[in-house]
Amino acid sequence: MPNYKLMYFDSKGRAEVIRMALTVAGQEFEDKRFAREEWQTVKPTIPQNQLPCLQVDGRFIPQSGAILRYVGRAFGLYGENNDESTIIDVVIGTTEDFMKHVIALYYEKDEAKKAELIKDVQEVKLPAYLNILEDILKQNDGGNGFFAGKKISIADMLVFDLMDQVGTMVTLPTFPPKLGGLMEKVKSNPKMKEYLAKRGS
Ligand SMILES: N[C@@H](CCC(=O)N[C@@H](CS)C(=O)NCC(=O)O)C(=O)O
Repeated sequence: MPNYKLMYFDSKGRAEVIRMALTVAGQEFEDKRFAREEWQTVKPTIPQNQLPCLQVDGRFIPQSGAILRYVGRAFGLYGENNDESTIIDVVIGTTEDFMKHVIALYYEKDEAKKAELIKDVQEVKLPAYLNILEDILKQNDGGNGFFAGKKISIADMLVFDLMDQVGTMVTLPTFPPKLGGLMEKVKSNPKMKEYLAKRGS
């Protein structure tokens, strides 16, 4: 069994969904969280000089999207056929589009501009993307409540984590029905439940 070491900072950020995927897969991993000072000394040794980075038996994998897909493929969390994997990719692409707005808001230093961005995300962007995700579920969940196939995938965890993290910046609305159901399904996955209880907020 390979040895997994996930390197990031002591925050959720781009690593949390990878932590979730490894946890739901039942795969043990070292959850290495660099303090900022330590990171500066390690940074030159990490591919692309940024985090997250996953080490598998010493081999480095950079880029959060590549890591998440790698873990998904390794542990059967990336769909069971080309169609299911494609739906998962559609969800990943959709969350990336939405994240551009959230990242802009996260890094905005001007308070007045930040307030405008928060209002726009909360009142316009978030409802629009929730509707897109709800439609993807309606078209693909086959009554199973997941984005693709009959079991949890990286797409389900990604959307769950996204809403969790976005909810610290803006007030989340009531989710449309399918999406609300998905959140409950992810939360009640036994390994996820245990992880969330241990992690806290
Ligand atoms: N596209 C990359 C972006 C990675 C990235 O921006 N990492 C930031 C933290 S979220 C980082 O390593 N910052 C510290 C630094 O650049 O020194 C990914 O998705 O992994």
